[in-house]
Amino acid sequence: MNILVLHGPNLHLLGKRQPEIYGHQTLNDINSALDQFVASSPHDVVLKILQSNHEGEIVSIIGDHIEWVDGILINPAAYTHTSIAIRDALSTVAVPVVEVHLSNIYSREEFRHHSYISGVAAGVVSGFGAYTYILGLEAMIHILGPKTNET
Ligand code: CA2
Repeated sequence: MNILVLHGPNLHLLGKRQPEIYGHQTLNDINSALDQFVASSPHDVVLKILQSNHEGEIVSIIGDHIEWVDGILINPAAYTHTSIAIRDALSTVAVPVVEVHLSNIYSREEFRHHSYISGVAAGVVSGFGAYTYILGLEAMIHILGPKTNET
């Protein structure tokens, strides 16, 4: 199964700014943890991991992977709360979407409580720091119906 992992704006700064909110792990640390999880998993998973600070680029990335992708794991970052364009792109691809957030968006400012993405997501994981991504990936594998490397 081919899973696209998308990191939204400013997440390249992880570990370098605001560690009290987002933790000390860098984006590379998170990506390595995802790669390691896949390498040690019995499931036949291929990850493609991308980050963009630009809404239109995220829309294009989603569209460009329409033939390849079986599921999308996305942290849309601030676009979570603003982007109908990313929501529409995700619904157009019509594969399962898992939305992830490092912080618990419901325990933060009111404007973070609404997500334009959740309505087109199979589920949301929020608030477990870097481990959120592993939980989200496990959920995605579960949804896609795990195939082992032997099958
Ligand atoms: O908790 C999350 O994962 C968020 O998606 C992160 C977004 C925020 O706008 C969402 O409400 C919740 C912000 C990402 C910015 O990342 C930074 C990382 C380090 C330093 C500064 C920003």
